[in-house]
Amino acid sequence: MKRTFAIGDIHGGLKALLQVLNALEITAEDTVIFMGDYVDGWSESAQVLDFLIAFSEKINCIFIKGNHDVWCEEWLHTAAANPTWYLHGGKETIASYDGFSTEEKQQHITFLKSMPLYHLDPENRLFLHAGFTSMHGVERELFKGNFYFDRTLWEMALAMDGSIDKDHATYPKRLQHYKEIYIGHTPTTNFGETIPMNAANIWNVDTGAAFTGKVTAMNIETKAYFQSDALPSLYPNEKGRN
Ligand SMILES: [Mn+2]
Repeated sequence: MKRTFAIGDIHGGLKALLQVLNALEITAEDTVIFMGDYVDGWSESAQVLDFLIAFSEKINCIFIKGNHDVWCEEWLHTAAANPTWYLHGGKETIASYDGFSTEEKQQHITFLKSMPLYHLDPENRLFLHAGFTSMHGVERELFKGNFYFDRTLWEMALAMDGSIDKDHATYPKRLQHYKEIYIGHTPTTNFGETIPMNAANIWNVDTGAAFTGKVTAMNIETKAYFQSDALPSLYPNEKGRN
């Protein structure tokens, strides 16, 4: 049986990622779509990237690029740390690269560079880190940074509150293009939830791993989900991005 999983933000929490992958009992038949933000937060950012590079040699993976991955790539490439990034996990990510060789860093740059900003599967399901704004769909997005920074897609879906049918004239055009949309980026813990959230046809699988939450993997056919322990319990001597 072929399964496809969407895995939400990881933010340097390698222990949490391993818990989730072990629970899934992944086989070579499965596909794993990672929603981005591999780095920044807990102490194992470089190690998460190392693990994912090795994992993708055995398992079908798609790695969407998140805003934190963009910042990390910039730093690896230029050695200049964006000040905003430094305060939002960059400092911990830089520390995680202690002892890494130039060649190892170059391999991470290549990996990060290869990441798409969105993925559309054959069943018209869209996967992206944050959102988009064009009513014509992702191909017509003017500012590519929206794919990893936008929060208005999710905000709009939450505000609809299930009140409009998909064929209604006022149903947002942005949502009509896709069967389902999977996102990360905006933690569900911001809304008091520790599990994935669904609004309109969007599934948000960022369950706050950077902060007090967990890493989540969702089976996109069945919507069954698997979660790690809460990250602060896995890294008791750290603060994450709090
Ligand atoms: Mn994130």
